[in-house]
Amino acid sequence: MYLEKLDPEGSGRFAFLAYDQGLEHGPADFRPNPPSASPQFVLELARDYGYSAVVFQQGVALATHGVYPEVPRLIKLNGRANLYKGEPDSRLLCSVEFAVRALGARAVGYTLNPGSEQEGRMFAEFAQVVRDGRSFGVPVVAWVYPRGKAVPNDTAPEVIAYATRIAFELGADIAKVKWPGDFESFRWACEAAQTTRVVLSGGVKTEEPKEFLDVLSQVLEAGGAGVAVGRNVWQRPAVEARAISKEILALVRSYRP
Ligand code: FBP
Repeated sequence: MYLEKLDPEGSGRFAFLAYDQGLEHGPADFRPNPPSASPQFVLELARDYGYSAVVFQQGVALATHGVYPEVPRLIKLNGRANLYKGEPDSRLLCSVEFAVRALGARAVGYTLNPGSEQEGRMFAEFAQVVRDGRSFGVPVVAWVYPRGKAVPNDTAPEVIAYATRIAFELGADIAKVKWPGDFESFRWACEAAQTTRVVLSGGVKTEEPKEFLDVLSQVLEAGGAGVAVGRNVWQRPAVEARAISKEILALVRSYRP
């Protein structure tokens, strides 16, 4: 019922265009192709190719309020900069209520860092976000990135399967995780998630679009529900960003759960 907000046709597939890197990574991410990496262009891409939603922090959502209002917004509720190199701690910056009422959010997102010293606080905060999501009728997407001193390999298959299971245990509708390296491991992550849908986290831009699209095909074949991608799209020049968007959406739509 909640996922209908992102998927009115009930396809069970999702393609999110992530644009919260300005906070998480800083403006260096946007330098390769500034025109392709503007909020305006990202919204245009989402509108033209039918992404399920764009992912914005509160500030970008406010700055683009009313621009292509037909494009669904997934508002990222917590976040952190990467200047501090200690244990990850990503705090709530926007409430579900503000996201829905003032920003028109169709869904909300939250990053969990299992393994961090701040894990307990993030879990508790996220559990409240899930309850608020239910109260306000919006789906909740968990970015699950195990991280910190206790996690030497954040893409090990058992770590990624644990990540999706945590999302399920805490009540996420969708879990977004990194590629664990092979088809079987991603399948395990989908099984561990039970009723929580699992999407791939895009990652660093690949040299050739095909490398990224091949991974996405495996994700979908393994039972994944789609992708949340940013740099692999808007770090390419505009024409290429459009071409890869077309391919991503065609691929995601071609699979049926
Ligand atoms: P990309 O496709 O650019 O990797 O974006 C996905 C994403 O999860 C963003 O939503 C987020 O800002 C970023 O990756 C976090 O990346 P990191 O793994 O460096 O924390």
